[in-house]
Amino acid sequence: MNFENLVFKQEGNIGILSINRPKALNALNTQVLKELDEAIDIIEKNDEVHIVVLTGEGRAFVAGADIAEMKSMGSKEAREFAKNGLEVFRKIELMEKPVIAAVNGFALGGGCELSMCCDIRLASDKAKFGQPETGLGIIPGFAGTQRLSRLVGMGRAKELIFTADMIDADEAYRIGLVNKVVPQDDLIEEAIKLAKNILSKGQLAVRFAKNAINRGIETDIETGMAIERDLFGLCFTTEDQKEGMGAFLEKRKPNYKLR
Ligand code: CO8
Repeated sequence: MNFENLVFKQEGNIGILSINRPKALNALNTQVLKELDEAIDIIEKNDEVHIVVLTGEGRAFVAGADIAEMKSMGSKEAREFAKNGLEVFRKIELMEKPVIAAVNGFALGGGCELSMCCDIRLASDKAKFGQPETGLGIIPGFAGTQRLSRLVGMGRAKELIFTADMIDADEAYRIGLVNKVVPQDDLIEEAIKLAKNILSKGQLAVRFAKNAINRGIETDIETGMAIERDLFGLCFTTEDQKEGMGAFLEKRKPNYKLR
């Protein structure tokens, strides 16, 4: 993978994708969004990669959408830019493979929104989160008004968005925005450890569970339960189910095939 603003590394079956525009604190411009979109397509098709860690180079995860690019936009261009970002983030959210955000620094505006479309957020103790848009005279445009309230509840989402305040990693953990806070130097190692834990389970089951959770949260509980029931049934058509249950009964570790 050869990109101007992204770095991709593979450690075994784990793909580590970093946003690499440190001079602008990894701010998302049209080019970065385009590269992210392409990289996600490549990773989703890569049979060697089963889980993704998304992080940033330097002192930011992503400090937001690129303010210099947005400043002179008219309404039509802004909507187009928002649409691009929304589509890329949705693609990440709907990837079959799990995605862990390893938030290494500023995750502001579009950066907080990017972390929220990932499945799990690990934060370094140096990470800072926020939706500063109202301070710039705009509102979040990459689904911050939608995903933040789903993650932390409406009251906290409104407080963060209305005040545009930045919060540190511990506060983000306290309100449920991140799953865990780890020392900065251990962040990638901890993300890899978590990825390996997930990889030791049946990957089809993990993907079905991701699908059921994602689709279920967006619908009523009856429909959500029907989605779960169907995917639960589908598990019983897989070798992983035979292997997982067989291994339990034979008192051995399951040997799942990654596919
Ligand atoms: N866009 C463009 N450049 C940025 C951004 C950004 N979001 N953030 C930082 N930079 C640049 C700075 O301009 C600076 O560049 P230069 O060295 O050329 O002057 C460089 O990165 C370093 O930044 P600072 O000197 O400001 O570093 P500090 O350590 O002093 O401050 C902060 C770090 C607190 C992160 C500060 O840079 C900051 O407040 N950044 C902006 C954060 C922000 O407001 N983000 C939200 C942007 S809006 C958004 O994300 C909306 C998403 C939806 C868009 C929908 C489409 C229309």
